[in-house]
Amino acid sequence: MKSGDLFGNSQALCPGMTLLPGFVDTRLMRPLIESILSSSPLRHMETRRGHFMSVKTSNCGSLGWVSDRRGYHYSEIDPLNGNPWPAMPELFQKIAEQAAKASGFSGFRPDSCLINHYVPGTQMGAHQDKDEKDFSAPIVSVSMGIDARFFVQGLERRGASTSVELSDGDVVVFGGPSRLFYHGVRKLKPSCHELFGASRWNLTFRKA
Ligand code: MD6
Ligand code: FE
Repeated sequence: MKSGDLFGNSQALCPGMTLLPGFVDTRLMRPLIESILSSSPLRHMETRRGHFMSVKTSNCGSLGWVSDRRGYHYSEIDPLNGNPWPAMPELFQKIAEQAAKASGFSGFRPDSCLINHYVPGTQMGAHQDKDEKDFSAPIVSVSMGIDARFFVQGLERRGASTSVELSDGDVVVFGGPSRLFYHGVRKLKPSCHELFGASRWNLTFRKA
């Protein structure tokens, strides 16, 4: 974590949703992600309708979010290799806990980290994260690499959205009244990041 970020650099995006700009030094994250992906590689998850998501996905932690033709759920096992998901690195735990705390959610202990990989032209449609058991816990989201426009709607998919550009190192904490708001990511524009090239990573920490 970069020092100083716990002191007032945060922005409320809507009630319960906080942006912590530049909260994470992402240079430390890259080797950890590479190590996770060497055992549980990125893959395109299939949706219930038989489509494949444009974004590629993996997980670490004791539970991983998976999608297949039966729907969405959390699994202790990576269906690609039949093994447990790689352990969540301590640095990931620490970042998630401190970001939650800086946003008013003390004692956040994620047991799942969803890893999403975007390239220019990919996007994430409007969705709610509602496969977790306890909506009183927030979700902590870390962005790395090229910028993306993140949008938030309300409790309904249709209607006005507000949006914000997320850059390398930015963290969004999603909790309280906004925990079940629809949100997504607009199609990424061509761009290149000095560390991550033409790609964006998003880590979402959950109490599954
Ligand atoms: C992304 N983020 O930023 C997608 N979900 O690539 C999410 O879907 C998300 O940022 C729950 C909470 C925070 C998020
Ligand atoms: Fe989400």
